[in-house]
Amino acid sequence: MTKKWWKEAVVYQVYWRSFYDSNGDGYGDLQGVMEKLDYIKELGVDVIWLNPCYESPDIDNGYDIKNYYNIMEKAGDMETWEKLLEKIHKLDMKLIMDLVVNHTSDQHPWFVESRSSKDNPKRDWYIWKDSVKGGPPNNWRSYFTPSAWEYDELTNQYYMHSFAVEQPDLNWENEELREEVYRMMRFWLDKGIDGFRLDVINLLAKLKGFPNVENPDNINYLGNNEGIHDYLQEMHEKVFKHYDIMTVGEIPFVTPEDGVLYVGEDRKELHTLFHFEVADDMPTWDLQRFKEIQTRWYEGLKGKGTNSQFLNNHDHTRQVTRYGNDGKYRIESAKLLATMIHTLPGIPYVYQGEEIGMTGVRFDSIEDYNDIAMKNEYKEEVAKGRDPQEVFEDLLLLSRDNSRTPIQWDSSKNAGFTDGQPWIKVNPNYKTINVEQALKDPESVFYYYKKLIQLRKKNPVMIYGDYQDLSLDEKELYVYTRTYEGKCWLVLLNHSDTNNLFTLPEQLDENNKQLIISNYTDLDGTEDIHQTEMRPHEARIYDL
Ligand code: ISL
Repeated sequence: MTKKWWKEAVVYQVYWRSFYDSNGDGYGDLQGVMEKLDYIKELGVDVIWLNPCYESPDIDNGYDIKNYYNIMEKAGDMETWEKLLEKIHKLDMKLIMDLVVNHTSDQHPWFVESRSSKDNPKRDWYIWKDSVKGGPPNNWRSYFTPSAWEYDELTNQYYMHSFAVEQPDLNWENEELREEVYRMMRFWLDKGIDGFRLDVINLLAKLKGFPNVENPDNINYLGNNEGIHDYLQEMHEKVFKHYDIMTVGEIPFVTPEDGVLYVGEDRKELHTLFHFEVADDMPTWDLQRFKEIQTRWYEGLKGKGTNSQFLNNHDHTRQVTRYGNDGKYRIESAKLLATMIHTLPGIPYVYQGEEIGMTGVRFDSIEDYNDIAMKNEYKEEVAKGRDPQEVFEDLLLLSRDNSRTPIQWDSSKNAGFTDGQPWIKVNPNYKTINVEQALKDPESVFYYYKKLIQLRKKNPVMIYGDYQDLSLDEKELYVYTRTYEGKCWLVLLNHSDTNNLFTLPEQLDENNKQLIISNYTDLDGTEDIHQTEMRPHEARIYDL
């Protein structure tokens, strides 16, 4: 496959409301991002993915847009946004904007008009249906509510929402709507952004005929429906192909067979995708399952399309807590997970704070949490008669707020995030886990990430190399090679709190090996690796 800048990029995700508050209102903001750009640049990343900052009532933290053409007040204003873009480009980085076009806010003027009457010209820009047998049009549920339908008394019909009631789905069957979305996309691209992260972009096409489904709780019927590729090929034809950009689709429920239809380079749809076979479908670490997923996706996309690699984001608990060890081996574990994500086939994403080994959080009560998904699920489960404390405990590990607590800049009040009252509590461990401490420690997680990213710049084997798992039957050791143009890198990972014996596969020759990087500092490459004890959460890369 051809070399492209976006294939070689490392992406840093900025959830701006938790990044840095420049004006003391308790929310991070774009000015705050700008003031910390040198920190992001120091890490060495190429692209910044900015979560939605468009005008929004903020029911779902910006994923409920009410004006695509303006900046949300708590984030700042368009002038600040333009200065931020300019500074990002001056620092030789790129900006991709998070864009939500499966749904809008119910306060978007389009929806206000659409709901006003059945014969309003924008009625068909959303999905309205009559009730069936006195209830919703079908038995579909949404991500955040028991029904995907909300009854609107004014016109005695239901509208569809794949997420919150306040997030009505757009009707992509309506050509006028599609053209309006493409116009908006060009507005942002013509400002000079370098692409989009496209929110649940595979949900645009709905199941034909809106039939009842057998198991409404398995919501995969919301995505990957007939017609989705027509929309994405039209989007590519009318917008994307005219710009040198990166588009990454958030694609829930997708398999590699489907995935290649979205990102195959001959498909002319998207450049890359996030699948959720790990983040959504693997609640806690299961190495053998993870390896199987990696091999299946590698084989599925090989020579056709580009995958993305991530273990956490603003929706998924911080990786060192969920998939690693955030206690005794937090540092080693954070470095091991980074080694893995940056050496597996695909574009690596760094979620803000993971580069200093920030952890998930456990607040005391549901009132301490903000996430609408968690609060709705709490309400739904308690309404079934379940014990509230038990429900609360069950929701803690996967609450999205685990990864939304403010970035821990230093050990001062509110971790240096804000002079005001933070919109969400700071993780109490900020006094020991913070940027200031990390930048002073040459062995910190931060500098380990920086080294990995520097290695990527100098070693195409990490980007374009073939992948082979040499440890498929190992429960705790993950050993694989990346090979490219005669170069062979061996990655050794011990996902365990205990030692595991590694035996070099016969087909590999370690006589000329060079140690590229390790998260234990006592190795120099002279160690014999024919058989070697891998220590708890130990990671090594050798050039063979
Ligand atoms: O949050 C999830 C599980 O914890 C994911 O399933 C997530 O809801 C799903 O991937 C869609 O996420 C995207 O769209 C949502 C928004 O709430 C998320 O923040 C966004 O990443 C609706 O726009």
